[in-house]
Amino acid sequence: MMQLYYLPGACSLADHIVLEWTGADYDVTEVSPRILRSADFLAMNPGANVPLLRDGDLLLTENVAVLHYLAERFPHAALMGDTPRARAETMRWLAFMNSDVHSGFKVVFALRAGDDPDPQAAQRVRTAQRKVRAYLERLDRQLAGREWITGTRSIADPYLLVMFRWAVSADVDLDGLRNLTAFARRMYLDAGVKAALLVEEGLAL
Ligand SMILES: N[C@@H](CCC(=O)N[C@@H](CS)C(=O)NCC(=O)O)C(=O)O
Repeated sequence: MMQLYYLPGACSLADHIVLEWTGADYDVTEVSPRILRSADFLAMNPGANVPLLRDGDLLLTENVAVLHYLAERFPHAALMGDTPRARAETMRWLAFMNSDVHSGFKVVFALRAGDDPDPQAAQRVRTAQRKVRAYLERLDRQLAGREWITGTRSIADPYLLVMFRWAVSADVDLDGLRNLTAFARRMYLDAGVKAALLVEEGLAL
């Protein structure tokens, strides 16, 4: 059976939600930062991170690759787009979130983890938060008049929910981002999202 290794609330939540959406038989294994650095885990994923998907003898890493693989493996779920153009849109938003937005958050989280009393450090946090806010504004504009980021449900949507959740926990200003907030509200009502969150965080929403 397919196995997803995850850290609660991390970007692997996107894959967890997609697995729910596919209706596939799968199992999840929670890991911790300590387990990520264990010899057993490093033998499977030298990158020491999640998501890690095991499917038979395949050990797949890199979120975009895992999400894309799941969409291809379960085509009936229609999570990639049905034309070259629709698939390109899915990849466009996935790439933007993975390379720009996700990395922007890493800077915010790393600066905040330092707990540096230097007033310049607080300024650097605010600058990093503003950069993420600018990315989220772009996502908010794209969502105008759309229920899903590409127009139809895809593997990019769960990644977007993860970005929204990180924005909340990183104190990024979400004021006025109505389309994004409404998107998150809709996602929280989704059965697959609820099921994945229940397992990862014991949250009954
Ligand atoms: N390039 C990787 C990055 C994955 C990544 O950033 N994973 C984070 C969680 S979102 C992680 O496992 N961090 C390890 C840690 O927190 O110790 C991908 O896109 O899959």
